[in-house]
Amino acid sequence: MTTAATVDLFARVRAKLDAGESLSLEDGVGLYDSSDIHTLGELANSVRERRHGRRTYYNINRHINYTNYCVLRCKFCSFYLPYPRKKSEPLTSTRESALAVSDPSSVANGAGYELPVDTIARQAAHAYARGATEVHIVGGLHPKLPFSYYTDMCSAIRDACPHMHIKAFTAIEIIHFTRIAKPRRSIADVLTALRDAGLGSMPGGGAEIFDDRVHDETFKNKVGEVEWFEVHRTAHELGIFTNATMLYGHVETRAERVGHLIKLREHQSDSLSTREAHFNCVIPLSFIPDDSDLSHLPGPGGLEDLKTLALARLMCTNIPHIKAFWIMQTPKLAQVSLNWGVDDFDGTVVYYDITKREGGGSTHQELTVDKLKRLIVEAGCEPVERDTLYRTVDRTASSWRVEGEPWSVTYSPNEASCSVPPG
Ligand code: V47
Repeated sequence: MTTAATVDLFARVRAKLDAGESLSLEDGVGLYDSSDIHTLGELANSVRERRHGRRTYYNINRHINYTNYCVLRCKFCSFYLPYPRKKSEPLTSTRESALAVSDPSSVANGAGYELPVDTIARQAAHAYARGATEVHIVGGLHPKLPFSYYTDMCSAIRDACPHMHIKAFTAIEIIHFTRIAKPRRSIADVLTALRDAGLGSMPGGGAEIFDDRVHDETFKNKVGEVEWFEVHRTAHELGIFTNATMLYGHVETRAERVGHLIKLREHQSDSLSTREAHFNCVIPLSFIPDDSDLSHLPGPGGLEDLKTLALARLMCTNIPHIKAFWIMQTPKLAQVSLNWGVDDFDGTVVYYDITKREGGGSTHQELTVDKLKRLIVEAGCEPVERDTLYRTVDRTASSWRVEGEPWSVTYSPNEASCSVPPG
């Protein structure tokens, strides 16, 4: 039901958006609490269309999760395993490595794993040979792997796939690396060493919800917002572009979500005015309770997902893109969200280990390019293939190049997908 108060709220929000003013916490919570999902969508879509028209970005990428061992015990996470006290298996290219290349789901059937660097490079090369432009790499905080493992990983991928963009390591992993490096290193040192080894940009994970209460209730032992922002600030100062996530639908309130988005907006405002790089996109991640310590919670429904994606667009008008990660929102809802503020539909993915709902329990979670484009077109949008930094990718059946770059990459025209054939 639309009340007079709701009409006032929407008029006020519309006027602010038209005047280029930022929405307040009160505006955001009011929009969330309104049942007028259609006007909310129309407003979010107007911000989206002002920036991007009907263009909808997608990318051909490949996720790699290098280990599920983690020193943390975040309650929302069903991915981590504690590192065993006695572990005799060496980290070498043995049977585990061979399996990991032919069928990555075989190393992620509930057992602990850590992928050798050459396995990761071969997985990246496999995707690159089939046309992927990006590898997205994150993992647990492994207690034993040395910092050289991470720099070696980047340089091995760069050697094997010279033009593949390496988007890797959340802010939480970067802080972990500063502590395990011998001697300890600063955030800037760690980021510079990774960039020298081939790192192109950073994903937005580990942000969760920037609020002390939520932090203490769900991820107490993990570094919080101060360190998360410090890593992203340092990356932006160094000219490294990053993304930003928000994990919603667990113990946080709507006001805490809006507060989180405002903190991202404020950071972006500083980065835009004083730093070399900034956030490229916001990715609201819909909490998947299955197998986590919060499995008694229901997780967000479709309307809450849609509202949250629209709110991200409306609150963070200074961040260029809003991404729907279909692994968490489902492909169908991600498609609907293209008219509720979202302009980025990520991506082919292929294997994903952190949540497995879309894979029905398997890590193999893939959308082919044809399917991605069909979903985008059916929503009345224009599909645009992008690279990680949102530059247009020109693709033929056997080669791709990034707008403005002198090089091109040839790939196998017979493979529509980047998945590894089983067996
Ligand atoms: O940091 C963990 C979240 C993140 C669950 O930057 C969960 O382009 C839902 O950050 N339910 C990793 N979410 C994913 C991520 C990401 C994904 C896609 C694109 C980009 C990007 C970044 O997933 C973690 C954590 O916040 N997460 N457990 C769960 N049960």
